[in-house]
Amino acid sequence: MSKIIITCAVTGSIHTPSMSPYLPITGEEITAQSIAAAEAGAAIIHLHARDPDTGEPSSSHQSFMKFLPRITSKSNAILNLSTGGSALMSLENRLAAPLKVEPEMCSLNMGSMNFALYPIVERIKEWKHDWEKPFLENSDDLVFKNTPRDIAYILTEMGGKRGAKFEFECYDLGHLYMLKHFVDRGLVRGPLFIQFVFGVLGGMGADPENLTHIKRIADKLFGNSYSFSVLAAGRHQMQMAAMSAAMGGHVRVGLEDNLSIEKGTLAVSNAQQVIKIREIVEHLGREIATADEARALLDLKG
Ligand code: KMH
Ligand code: ZN
Repeated sequence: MSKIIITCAVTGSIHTPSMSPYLPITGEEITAQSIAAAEAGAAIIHLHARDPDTGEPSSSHQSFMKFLPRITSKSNAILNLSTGGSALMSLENRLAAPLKVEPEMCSLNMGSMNFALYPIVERIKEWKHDWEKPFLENSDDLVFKNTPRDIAYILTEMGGKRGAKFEFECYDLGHLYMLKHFVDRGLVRGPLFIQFVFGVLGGMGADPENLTHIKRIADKLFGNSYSFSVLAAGRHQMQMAAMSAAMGGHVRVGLEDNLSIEKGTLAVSNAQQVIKIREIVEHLGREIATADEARALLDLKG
């Protein structure tokens, strides 16, 4: 088995400040938690940006620049910018920073889907900011739009023109076939790095049988020209990541995907989750990849 790549998704756009005081919001917080996660063993840092005053997800180049140069000045980690942003943002806004920053890596969501957040909303007792409640409550009518035209545009602009490699976010089996379509059209440069996403209401559930099945289909479609990673939103995060590690895959953790470190206890940082998964995978006999080893495995432009 190859070395295992740990990705840490430090803030995202789904969790809100009312849910955890440890969710990084400001440029300083995102910088500090990203560096600490990298020092703990994350080779890839997956990044979204936020308004530093309210914590509301922001896609502006200016928001990203509050932490990107500071992280790169202190860390060799691979910076992976989200092109998903949030389901409330237009594609143009979602791409504002990635098009300018030209990162080594960015996410690419492989299909349109529902993105309901009921399980998260029910837990909140008090809201710190006005934007949080309507965002979460209206998620039962939210479509995360990623049409084939959107996907082709991101592949061309970020991949073809700017040389970025992708974290292909696949929330369902259909997303693999969409990816295969773009491989066949010649818009995707291998090797592929596929993130199997579990536990989002609208995508596949965090069931081990879903992982074995989707991997079997990915094997058929992509042979040995791909590697996979697993992220599970919420309480199945560590179990599904451990299963991926045991199957030869990579793992993603971070407060974007889950705010807890175990049932009923908030994680105090992203690094705490990285340390936990690192210990699990090392106990399983996997050796973690440094950022440069991950660059070589994924053939990044560096
Ligand atoms: N929030 C995750 C379920 C993106 O940033 O493009 C998937 C994600 C999407 O990270
Ligand atoms: Zn993300």
